[in-house]
Amino acid sequence: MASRVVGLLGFVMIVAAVGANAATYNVLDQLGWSIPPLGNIAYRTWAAGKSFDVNDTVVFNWTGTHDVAEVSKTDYDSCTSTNTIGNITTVSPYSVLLSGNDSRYFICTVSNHCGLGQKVTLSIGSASSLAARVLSSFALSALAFAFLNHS
Ligand SMILES: [Cu+2]
Repeated sequence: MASRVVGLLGFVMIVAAVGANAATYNVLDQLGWSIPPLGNIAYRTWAAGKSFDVNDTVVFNWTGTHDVAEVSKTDYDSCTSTNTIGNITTVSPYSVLLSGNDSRYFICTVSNHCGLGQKVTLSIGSASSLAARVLSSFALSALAFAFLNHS
């Protein structure tokens, strides 16, 4: 019974934490900014599981020869690196502050890395991301609940 109360408390705390602002996300988490083994699906899956909001920070970490360039959606789709928005960043880590509501598009301009899937779209604030957020907080609390009941 006590563990159930703790589990419920955990759920409430997680929901409260999810509502807090200004989060930091590391691109592809531990894998970092790299050529994904199975193509761009890795970045799409990663981004789909996140809920980016205004004032959040997204950090690109990498080793080896990569860079980060922000581009338009058209250039993103075609992996065109000759018309970047701002400078190409060659030093890791690189932090991007999500300052507005528009989607942001980032690619690696080295060799054919973008074509191999090293590019990521950061979509900011949407109903679906809110749903994903609630869903993931529910999954987290269920995990915490199961863990607490088990111990
Ligand atoms: Cu690269």
